[in-house]
Amino acid sequence: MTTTAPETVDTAALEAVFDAAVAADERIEPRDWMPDAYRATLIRQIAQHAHSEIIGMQPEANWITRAPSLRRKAILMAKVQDEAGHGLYLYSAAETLGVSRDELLDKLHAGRQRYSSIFNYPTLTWADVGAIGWLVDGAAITNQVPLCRCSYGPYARAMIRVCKEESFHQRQGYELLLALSRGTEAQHAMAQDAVNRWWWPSLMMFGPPDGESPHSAQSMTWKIKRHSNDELRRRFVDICVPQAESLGLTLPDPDLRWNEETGHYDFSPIDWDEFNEVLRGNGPCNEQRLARRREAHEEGAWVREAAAAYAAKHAPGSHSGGTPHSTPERGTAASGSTEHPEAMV
Ligand code: FAQ
Repeated sequence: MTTTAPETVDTAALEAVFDAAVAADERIEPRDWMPDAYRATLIRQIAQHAHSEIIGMQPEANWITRAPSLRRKAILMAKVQDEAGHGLYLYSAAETLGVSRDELLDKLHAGRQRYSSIFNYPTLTWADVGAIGWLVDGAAITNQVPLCRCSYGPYARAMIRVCKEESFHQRQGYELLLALSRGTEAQHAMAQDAVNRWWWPSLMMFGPPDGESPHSAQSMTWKIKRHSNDELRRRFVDICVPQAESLGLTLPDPDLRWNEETGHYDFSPIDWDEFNEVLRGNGPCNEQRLARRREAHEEGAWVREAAAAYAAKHAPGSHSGGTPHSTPERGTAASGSTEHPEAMV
């Protein structure tokens, strides 16, 4: 869509153009007119998604120093770095809606924006790295592939690369669990225990049931979301059951069985009280995750200051005379400068 908003055009006409573009499956781009509520919904969802990516680095990073081989360590480091990259694409997508990354991070650190419930659970053994890859990245892909067709262009385009990388992450988790499952009895038990602990929280990642999801109906009308929370959760269960069988592991649900009539697996009710407690900040690791995130942000202040100083020094019209390759010194940021958009999370 290419319509911009001259102030004289009335809102109803702009809204009609917007609705027609959404109905025709055209993409809405940053300079297009869009309803305030559409913008606010995207900022909420993309920010929550970005925050999840960077907080989601913590549970697995916990195992980098204890990976059982150089190969596993290299793979895990690459995966955790990819998650940081996803955070960067997503904060950039959010910035196209008129919010700054500083603002979003401030809200995360103040507990005023959410991140995914799943990252408030601990990684107790090495097998948890496999379970996260297989189940958490698997759930993330199931949710994110339809987001590649989201009506907002920058978000949809970011999702294409994110999904390619998540698909690699899911496979490495599956391969790790397979190695453990086929290993010694103790390794098999460790893999089974990790799957038992991560299964239900992974199903919660898709959000509350459709009847209790306040944003779904509007987000689906706007084609931000293409499927409901329950539809995607059911799709994920259908994918996981045969995969668990080939892994030689079981899923911790005695009521999981194929339903000929629906063409899907039936599964036990989800413990939504647990989900709501995690959302209220009372999960096993909420405090620890947020504290570590704030700490990492503070520790990174000198990097942002240096990047801002470097950018200021080389900005057009700057007379500082530095060369493009000169190294900025610590603590030389111009006073009151904000984070450079390219600074690390
Ligand atoms: N956790 O009305 P709905 C990853 C909140 S993947 C926390 O259904 P919506 C990759 C929701 O915000 C994980 N909060 O909302 C990775 C809303 O809050 P409000 C991130 C949740 O937006 C792998 C309220 O509940 N992926 O990080 C959750 O239509 C491994 C009502 O819910 C995304 O964010 C939850 N699970 O649907 C990284 C995907 N679910 O406004 C590292 C994009 C819901 O009342 C390692 N997001 N809430 O304050 C989405 O698709 C959607 O936002 C949903 C929720 C489906 C998550």
